[in-house]
Amino acid sequence: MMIDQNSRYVSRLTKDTFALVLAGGRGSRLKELTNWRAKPALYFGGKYRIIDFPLSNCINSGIRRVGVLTQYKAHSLVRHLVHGWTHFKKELGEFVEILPASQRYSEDWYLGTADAIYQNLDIIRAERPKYVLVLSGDHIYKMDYGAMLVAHVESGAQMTVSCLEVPIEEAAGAFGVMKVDETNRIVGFEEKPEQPSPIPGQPDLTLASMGNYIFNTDFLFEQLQIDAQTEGSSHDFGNDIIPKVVDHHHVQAFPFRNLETGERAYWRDVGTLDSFWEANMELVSTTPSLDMYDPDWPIWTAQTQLPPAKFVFNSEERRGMAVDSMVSGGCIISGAHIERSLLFSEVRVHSFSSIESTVILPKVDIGRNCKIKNAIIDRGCTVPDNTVIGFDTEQDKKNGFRVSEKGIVLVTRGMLGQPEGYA
Ligand code: ADQ
Ligand code: ADP
Repeated sequence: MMIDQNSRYVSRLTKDTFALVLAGGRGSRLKELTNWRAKPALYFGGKYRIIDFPLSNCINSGIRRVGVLTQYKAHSLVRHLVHGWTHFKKELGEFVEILPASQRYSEDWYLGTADAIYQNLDIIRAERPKYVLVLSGDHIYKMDYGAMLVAHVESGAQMTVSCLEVPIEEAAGAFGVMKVDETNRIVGFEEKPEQPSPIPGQPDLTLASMGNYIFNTDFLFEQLQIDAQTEGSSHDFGNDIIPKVVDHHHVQAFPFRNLETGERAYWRDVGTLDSFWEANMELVSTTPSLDMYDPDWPIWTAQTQLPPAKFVFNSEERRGMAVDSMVSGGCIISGAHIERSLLFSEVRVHSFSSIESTVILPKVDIGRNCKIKNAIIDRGCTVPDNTVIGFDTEQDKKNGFRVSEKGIVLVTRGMLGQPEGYA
């Protein structure tokens, strides 16, 4: 189908779109890191939270009507949105609105991703969008949703699912996977199968859903009404809606590729301690595949007014320095050595300490003579003088720290016997 005269411009399509970011999930494989915050609120990349990525993609794509659906442990997320996500101009009809589960349609909280949207039908209807973009708030990537909207409209589909070619063993049990025909129309969809079917001609790869969907608004409403009345449904897009609608309706796949090179684009699901640590570590490598310094696609966030990072040279054997590292505002590295690490704002590292391959969240204080490597230190921790982390797995466990499958050590305030309150 050709795009009609009124909708031939991408800006027309993005203006006609209401984005809803699903941000209510816990992310339980992140263990204690998501004990107090929803996964979309988790810190990433030195000064961001995960949710900043889909929200920045919306701004940069020209989609300026956005709702964020919150539920699980939303305090940290809500504060971040209220303090930082004020870039939109109300006068221009732009907004980011927080849509918590508030029992307006039923006695229940959001039962699943589809129910979360269903419980906000009146709010969506009032905006009269032609398209609804449902986004997962859980992933790190830079994507122009305008390109996906154009593909959606050109294909004439009722719904489009963004997808990536993923190694089969990575996708097994983790992602929704689909089969497509030669026009990328989805002809089969299974949610998290143990044995995903391969892409024809590429036996090691499967086509995985990124959990981002474009719907024609009428079609979305119709399907949500049907799902709401379906007994036994878990009210989830991946489990209940997509596998059914692909049989009777035109649902298209949109392979997410780098628009310039045509290669698979950067996308990370930082859902485990290991993948969270690895994705952050990638950023301190010499040429990371995620470019956060690109002025054409800025990542927006909430920023506190902070002084520059400071490095204190105390004496010849107490040089405050950091190499192959990212150090954020308000940090003071005093007579300590930092290598291949990522420090969020307001981190203090004191003399004679050395830190290697470690992610340190905001407001952490590392005492003197500490030796830390391959670790994640949660917000607000005070690490006492002489602490050793990441050199002896058994000792780390004895100290009450969590050691991941790949040997990354997580340290939180609770594990250090410090009060688990606001820091
Ligand atoms: P999952 O990874 O299992 O599968 P899911 O738990 O459904 O993702 O969460 C999707 C998004 O919705 C997340 O951003 C989460 O925070 C949010 N969310 C979950 N429950 C919610 C609720 N009750 N209220 C509000 N928000 C909620 C999905 C798809 C797969 C796809 C993967 C890609 O079902 O097909 O492959 O995402 O990661
Ligand atoms: P913020 O809310 O300032 O963005 P967090 O995301 O770290 O910071 O915290 C969310 C809330 O959860 C805080 O208000 C705090 O009370 C609590 N909290 C966060 N992390 C911890 C932790 N490790 N131990 C105890 N409480 C925490």
